[in-house]
Amino acid sequence: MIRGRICVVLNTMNLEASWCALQSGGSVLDAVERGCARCEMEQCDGSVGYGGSPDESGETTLDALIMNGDTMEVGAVADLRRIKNAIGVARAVMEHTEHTLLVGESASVFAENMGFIAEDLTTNKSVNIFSEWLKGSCQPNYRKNVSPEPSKSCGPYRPKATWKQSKRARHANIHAHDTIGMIALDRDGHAAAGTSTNGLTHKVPGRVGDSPIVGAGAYVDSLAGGAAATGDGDVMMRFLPSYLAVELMRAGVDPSAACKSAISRIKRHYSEFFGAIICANTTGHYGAACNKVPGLDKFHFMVANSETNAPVLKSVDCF
Ligand code: SD4
Repeated sequence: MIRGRICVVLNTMNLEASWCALQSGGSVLDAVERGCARCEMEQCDGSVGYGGSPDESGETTLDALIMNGDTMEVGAVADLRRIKNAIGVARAVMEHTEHTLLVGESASVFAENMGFIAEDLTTNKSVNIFSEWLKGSCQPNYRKNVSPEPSKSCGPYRPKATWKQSKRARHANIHAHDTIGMIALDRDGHAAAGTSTNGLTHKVPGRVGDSPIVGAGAYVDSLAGGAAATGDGDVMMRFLPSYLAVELMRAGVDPSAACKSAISRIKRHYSEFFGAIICANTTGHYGAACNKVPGLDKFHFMVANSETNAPVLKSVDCF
């Protein structure tokens, strides 16, 4: 196997931008940033970039992360408003601050100060999704143990006096989840990873998913490998699946088995969670795994490496 020089992507987006960046001598960070930025502009599957996943108030907000596997520096933004290029802002956090994660309104002000353009992220499509949801009594939503009954009515909601443990509702919809997550390795052993998403449709305003959380949405160490995850972030972030997979690869576990272990760990507690993960190690081997639930039997992802010399669609059977 040829060492390194590989780009692995969580969804089936066009990998050309990242592969070209690597081919033309760009850094692995450039490859990750360009790949994610392309997806943000093309609004990949509606779940990345502007105009997708309106929250309970109809607004689209973005989460993104970028990690340098050589230095372990991370830049991330969460609940970012009015700025389309979330991965660019994440990189600015990494390169122009000593911080790791900026959130909400303040992250947007930071972005504007760094020269990013503030614009409305709403589109006709997101307005329609939002108004249909309002017409349908705000169903589905992510509230529990509140009144009025959230499975029947819109808010405002108040906490219910009597609290009862409830099984997590299945919001999982394969079409509502498709974060862009990327791992890039070059032949000199540099590695980077990143994510970008607009989160979950009808999320509670202020909700932050797994994508901008280091070790959850993505993780990379040039001495071990990289991983990136997609799916029900509220559940997945509780297990730091990307961190777990990278640590397993560091211990010598091959990427497919490392990905599977990370999914199994979550399955033990949430057998019906919706999610998938991609893994690549320093030798350029890669793998993926996904939890088998109704509607998700197979998971598709893209790989470009020195053998394929172009982006190729791959898939794994979920288990
Ligand atoms: C999140 N993991 O915010 C993301 C969702 C996702 O495409 O994968 N969206 O929970």
